[in-house]
Amino acid sequence: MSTLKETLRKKIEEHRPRTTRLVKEFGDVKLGDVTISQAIGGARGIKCLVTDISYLDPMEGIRFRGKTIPETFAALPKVPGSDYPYVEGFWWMLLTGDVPTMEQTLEVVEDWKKRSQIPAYVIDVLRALPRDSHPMAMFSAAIVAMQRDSVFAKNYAAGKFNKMTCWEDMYEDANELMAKLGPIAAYIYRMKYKGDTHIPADPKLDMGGNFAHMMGVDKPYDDVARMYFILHSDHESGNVSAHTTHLVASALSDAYYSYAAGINGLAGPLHGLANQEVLAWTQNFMDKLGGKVPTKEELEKALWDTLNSGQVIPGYGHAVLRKTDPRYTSQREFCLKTPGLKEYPLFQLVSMIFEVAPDVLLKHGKAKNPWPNVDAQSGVIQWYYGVTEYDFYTVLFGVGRALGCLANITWDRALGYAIERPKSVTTAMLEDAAGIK
Ligand code: NMX
Ligand code: MLT
Repeated sequence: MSTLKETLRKKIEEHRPRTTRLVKEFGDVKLGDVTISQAIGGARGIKCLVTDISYLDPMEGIRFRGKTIPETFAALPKVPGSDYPYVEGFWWMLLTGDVPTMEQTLEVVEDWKKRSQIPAYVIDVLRALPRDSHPMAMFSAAIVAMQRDSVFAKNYAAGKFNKMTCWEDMYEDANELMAKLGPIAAYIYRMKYKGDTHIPADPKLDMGGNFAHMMGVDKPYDDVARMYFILHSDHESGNVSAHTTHLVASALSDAYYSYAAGINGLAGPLHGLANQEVLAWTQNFMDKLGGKVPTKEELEKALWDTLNSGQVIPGYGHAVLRKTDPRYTSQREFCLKTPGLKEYPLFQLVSMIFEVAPDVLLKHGKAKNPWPNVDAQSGVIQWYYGVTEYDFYTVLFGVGRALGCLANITWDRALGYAIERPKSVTTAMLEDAAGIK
């Protein structure tokens, strides 16, 4: 039995009475009312999801298990010779709420290594897809293909479902997925863009290091991978990928079905695909200018042209945040402290967009949040390190997002969260409620 699983078991047993008490004794306490604009407008602000993995304050941004991004990076055990922590230690923290020791972290590192081999049939599935399929479609197909190996689904089919212990099967599936997603992403990348040449895993490396190695990108891309996966892991529960994963899991679908569904949501341009869109936008713009960094006037005009043609400025705005996304800031700080990247023309352009776009969006007067989100800054770092195939960027987001989604659905099972089934109403009912004759 792994130390992580035992620690998690203890945490779950301690937590369960809190949830039971809230439902039994305080189930009728109101958290808010629902307005017509919320019902029509994407359920914005309705408090009807519960998670302890992360919390998003509109002004402060994300906290993972109560920790800000800088606190998270500072607290976790670091990979020797690296500025960034082990992704495996972060997984421990998301699941248990505790900062692991180095020894505990290394236990997860070893566990994931044992689970990291991509099944041969997944390679077959990937190779059978048209090579011009979007990498997110490939990633999703690979995940759902592995459903055949779900421990949860097998035990359920064998009549071994037990509400109190079924989180353990979810935990097994979640760890299998976490161990394999990096190698699968790297396989897709090299199959699609690097002449179908592949690099075997290096058993000496941690998850982030191995991902960089299998992608074929030199240091410090290992640190970029660790930073990127941790930053993209979770953004409380209402975002499309986390909410979809949770919703699908609530039907007792296993982790593979659930996370493939989450990945399909992440592939939308208003959600995770925005990181690809940002790069497409900036590259097109620079190409039009013959590769030179534009003046602020040229940039302002291009932003207005985008808005006037009815498109959104990708990487700007947010459904919950009302200030610059601290994930943007964290990546910007990485750029500023990295010699070469700081002076890189694409980074200069991204920085200039940061100076110009918020005012343009404010004048435009629609977006509730004119500030940049995580996607406005992530692509430039990838581009700088040679990962220029920007339709791959959302797969990177998807490897990271698995940490949050899978930790969440493990806890969903542990706390016995119900099948999700909100109520719908008709337009006529809304008109009645509004007193419209
Ligand atoms: N550019 C232009 N218009 C915008 C933008 C933007 N960046 N952001 C919001 N708006 C518009 C929005 O389309 C809506 O217009 P309309 O009334 O005509 O429908 C209006 O402003 C009000 O929208 P908000 O309430 O501010 O934003 P909402 O919560 O509906 O949507 C996003 C949030 C993130 C979908 C939206 O800001 C957006 O489309 N941003 C650009 C895409 C993007 O960066 N997505 C990535 C989000 C982060 N992630 O990784 O998932
Ligand atoms: C996310 O990371 O999921 C995005 O910022 C979108 C969101 O939180 O709604």
